[in-house]
Parts: sequence; structure tokens; C-alpha cells
Amino acid sequence: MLFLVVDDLRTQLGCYGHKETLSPNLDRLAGRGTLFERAYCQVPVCGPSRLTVLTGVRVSPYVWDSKKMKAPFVSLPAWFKSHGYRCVSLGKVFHHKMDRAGDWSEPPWRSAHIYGKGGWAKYNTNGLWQDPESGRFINPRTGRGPYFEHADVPDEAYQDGKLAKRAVAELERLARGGKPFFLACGFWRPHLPLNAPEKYWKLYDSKKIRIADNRFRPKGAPPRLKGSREIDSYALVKGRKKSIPFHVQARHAYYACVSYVDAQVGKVLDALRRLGLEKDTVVVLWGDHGWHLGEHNFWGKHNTLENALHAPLLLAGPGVPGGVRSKALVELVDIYPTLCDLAGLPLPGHLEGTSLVPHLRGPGRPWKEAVFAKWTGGARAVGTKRFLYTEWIRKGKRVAEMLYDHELDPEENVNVAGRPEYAKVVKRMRSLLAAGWKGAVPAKGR
Ligand SMILES: [Ca+2]
Repeated sequence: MLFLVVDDLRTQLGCYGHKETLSPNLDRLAGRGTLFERAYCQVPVCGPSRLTVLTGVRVSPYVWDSKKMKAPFVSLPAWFKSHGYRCVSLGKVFHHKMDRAGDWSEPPWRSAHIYGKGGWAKYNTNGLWQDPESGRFINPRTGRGPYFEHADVPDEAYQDGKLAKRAVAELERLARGGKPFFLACGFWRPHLPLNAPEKYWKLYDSKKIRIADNRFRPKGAPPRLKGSREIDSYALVKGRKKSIPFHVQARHAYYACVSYVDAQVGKVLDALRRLGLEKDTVVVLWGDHGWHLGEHNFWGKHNTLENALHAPLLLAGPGVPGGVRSKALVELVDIYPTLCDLAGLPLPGHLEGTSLVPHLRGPGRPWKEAVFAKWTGGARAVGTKRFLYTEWIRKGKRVAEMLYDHELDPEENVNVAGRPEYAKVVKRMRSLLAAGWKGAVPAKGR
């Protein structure tokens, strides 16, 4: 098992139709496997989204640490470990320090520990920023540097280059070991800050970057719908977020990070092939949630719009059809049972996702009717093939709602929840939410 997670990667990839972004290695992986066009996270933020995938349980948006989970579970690596796999964790897999070290076969490896408080010097101890110029622009509130940079340094100067190098060495070691392995690699970009080597920045021409054309709030959206403020904790952001130069620059930086990560993933995939492991290794690559690139003048994740919930999901290897694009509604919580199924392991009883293997074998069969997500402030979302609906529940009462019709309004520019012609749809979406995920799973049987 090669388990690749890319932090804050939305479906901004060539293989998802975004040809303006260069991602040849992920495109190649998609070409030899199955690409899920409609995969959704269960919580649009790193910690709980990862916890959902790694435990198979739909956790609350407030739970970042598995020690705070009440229901019993066995984590994905612990399950594979108990079935004879050598389980190795590199980079950001669980959320940083909230790892479950004992669930792996050996201590997790990190190229850096971050988020030290105490100003720029402390924050940049691990060389998150490589350009000396960046040290001139510090956000006084947080001690963090600019939201992006493109230093003329080799890939290994930044964390993901270090990670790729380590991952290749691990693969060589695991190949020699001759035992089944579960190697997890957590790439950190395109999470903020959007720092990548100069050569990836140079792949793009600022003049040709197309920015979002819907740089306004969705019409009729409740005030409870908010954009992320995470980017505000970096420098070179204040007062600029709505400006056209910022839209161009932030996209440029995000695209450069995507191409940087793509190249690092490529090194790992090349090693897999070189070592003769490709035909026996299932590869899964996923992003932990979506990201707004200036749509609605939002930057980042942290809400229940399509751009924050929609995530990339690629599967390849034994048991996975090649060159397939699936339009089925799937959820990241499905990854755990799918990997078990592909490996021929039994499924632990606590799982709240559905193995995708029956769908891979019989793509014509009916699949999930809906996908589910939660966010803070009492937001609960449900998406179907055509609609995405959110309700906010406070003290047991529905206090706001929004509905987007993706057939007529794929950019989500108009909230139609209050319109009489959508009354029936709203009623249906409410009842899907009331029934919950158990009401939307496909019928059993293969
Ligand atoms: Ca993330």
C-alpha cells in the first residue's frame, strides 16, 4: 500500500480538467488507475478530515485528536499492522503532533515540526521560508512570514523535497524487506505558506493566469457562510485579498506548489516502478479537502461550499481498473474500507464508509445517493448528483440554510434555498440529512 495524502490540494490538476495547472505525474497516476470525479471530504479542515480517513469514523469538526474520540475504533495503520503489514508514516499524515505513534510499526518520521510560538525566528526554525527577503515581511500578530515565496533553491530545501527523498529510501528498504508494507507519505504543499522552488514558479506566466470571475458572495447566502481567515495569519495579505493582483499572485503561488508536489510524488512513483513494486502495490492519492482560489473572494477551506468539500481521489494498482473516470458520489471515509478490500483484509466493524471495490467491479450499479459533511457553527451539509445543501442548527433549531443547483449554477453564485420552485428539493435534502449517511449507502451484494 502506498498511501499519499496532499495537504489542501483541491482538484486543481490536469487530470481533473484544469489544464492550466501542470501535474504530469498525478495525471500519469490517474491514467493507470481510477479517478474519482466526485469525491468529498467529511470535514473541510486538515485535522478532522484526516482523522475521518485514518479511523474510518465521521468525526466532529471539533475533534482533531484521536484521543478525544469516544467510540471504539482501530486506526487504518493499526489494522494493517495487525494483519502483518510493516506500517511506516512519513510527513504530515495524522495532524502533526496528534499522531498515533503506536499504531505504526516504527516511530513516524517528520522533516520538521512547526507551529512554534514566539515570533518569526522561532516560527522559521525549520526553514519553512528559504528566501532571506521573506524575513523582511512578518505578520506582527503571528510572527509568520509571507503567504508565498519562490526561492531559487533545490527541491530538498523545502519539506516536501526532503519527504520525497526519504520516501524513496524507505521504499528501497521496504522492497528489500520482502514483507507487505503500508507506506504513508503526507505532502505539505499546497498548504499555506505557498512556498516552492523558483523553477516551479517559472512554469507559469502571470499574464496568462485566469482568475475567478465570481469574486463576490453568493447571492442570498446567509451571513453564517464565511470564508477562511487562515491566509490572514501570513504577511503580504492584509488589505489585498480582493484585488486583482492578489488573485493572480495567489493562484500563481498555488499552481507552483501543486507542480512542486506533483514532481515530488513523481519521484516516489518512479521509485515504485524502478523497484518492481508497481504491479503489487495499491496506490491511493487524496487531498484532505478543497480550497477556494478566490471564488466568492474566499481563500482556503473552512466552509461547506463545493470548492471546500470537493477533493481529489485517485486509486491505482492491483484490483483497480486503469484509465477509468468514476462519476459516482464517494466520500473520503470510504478510503479505509476500500484499502482493506483491495488488500483482501476483513473490514473492522466500526467503519462508517463504504468500500469502493464493488463499484470498481460493477461501475453501472447504483451507488451512494448522497455525501455528507459537517462544519463548525452547527453546519451540516449534504450533496447529491445535482444539489449541495447546508443547514445550520443552533440549540436544536434550523437557523439558516443554503442550496445550490449545480446544473444551473455550477459556480454556486445564487443560494436558492428560499425559492418556492426549490421547496421540494429543500424538503428532500433535509430528509437526507435527517436519515444521515446510513440512509444513503448503496444496497449490499456484489
Ligand atoms: Ca489540509
